[in-house]
Amino acid sequence: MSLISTEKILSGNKRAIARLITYVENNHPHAQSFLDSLYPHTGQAHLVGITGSPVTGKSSLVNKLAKAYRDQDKSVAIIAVDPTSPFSGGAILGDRIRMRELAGDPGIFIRSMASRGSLGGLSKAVDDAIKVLDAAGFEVILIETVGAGQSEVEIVKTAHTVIVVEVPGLGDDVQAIKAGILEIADIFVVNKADRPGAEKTVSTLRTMLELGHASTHHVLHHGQLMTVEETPSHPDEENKKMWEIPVLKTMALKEEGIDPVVTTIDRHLDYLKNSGELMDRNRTRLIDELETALQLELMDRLLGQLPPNHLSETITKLVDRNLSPYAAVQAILKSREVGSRE
Ligand SMILES: Nc1nc2c(ncn2[C@@H]2O[C@H](COP(=O)(O)OP(=O)(O)OP(=O)(O)O)[C@@H](O)[C@H]2O)c(=O)[nH]1
Ligand SMILES: [Mg+2]
Repeated sequence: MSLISTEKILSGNKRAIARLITYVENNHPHAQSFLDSLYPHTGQAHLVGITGSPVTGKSSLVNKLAKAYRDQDKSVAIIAVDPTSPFSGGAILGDRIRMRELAGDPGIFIRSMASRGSLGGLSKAVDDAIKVLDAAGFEVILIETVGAGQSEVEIVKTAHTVIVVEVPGLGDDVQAIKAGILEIADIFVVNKADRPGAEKTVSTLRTMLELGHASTHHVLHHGQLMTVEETPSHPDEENKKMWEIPVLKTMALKEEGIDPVVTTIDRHLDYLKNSGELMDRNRTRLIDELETALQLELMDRLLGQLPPNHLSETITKLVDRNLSPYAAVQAILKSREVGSRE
């Protein structure tokens, strides 16, 4: 019997899940038909993104969160996205959560994913892996990305709940918080609270939030290809309680402050459901996915149809300033139109 089947995935078979995610990463020709048949079973999991600067303790926090969920008997999957290098075995691999997985706990699954090509490709692979895990019945999916660049932010920002991890030492320097990261936070966690200055960082963040710097946090990116329809106003819009972004302190290593984070994540999900925002976010997420998939597919097809040296010759022309990028695009599209009419 084949290693992967829709039934195996739906029943949570880890070997099948792992194999399908590998297919997804490698763009295996069979991946898509599995994803298609799993799709109706998705949309159940709570997607929680954890991002922040390098070495802030994201993986440590993810581990402790996963452990807390397991203590509550909730199943949890972890995707650690490392866009630069293949996951080399940091905090996650050495941790008890990994031990637990190895010990055969069916309620936990851990996977790292690295970029093998374009970031668009990684983004799609992560989206697809999330679907596989969602269909497999994991109740919570924790997605860790390094918030070092815009592209990593792109990957988590469509999660239902986004946690931004900071560390003490922020001081008064508001600029220390990377632009783009503040806007996506639903929950701030100041980790390494055992270090000096934790209170100061918490109060700086609170002040920034009060000043309304993060008031746009729920305005998600809308792509260029499509505009999102205005969502119909909620009947009790007036009474709709806004989400106040909490700032929590943790010491992931000492496993302190973890339960309040779990409670807050749950509370955020309740908020999303009650306010109607969950539907909005899911919709935005799907529009994003559609755009990404469409872009990748069109690029693939287009590039696949160009004569072998066309792209490299075009690039030479660009470098020599004999052709502008825009004119190159027009020329490529034009040659295709002519070709298709023949
Ligand atoms: N003092 C202190 N150190 C911590 C705490 N949590 C994590 N660390 C340490 O911080 C370092 C980085 O932890 P990770 O969990 O790997 O951080 P990360 O943000 O996932 O790192 P990258 O994925 O490489 O960006 C490790 O040496 C941890 O032991 C904490 O609460 N206090
Ligand atoms: Mg990490």
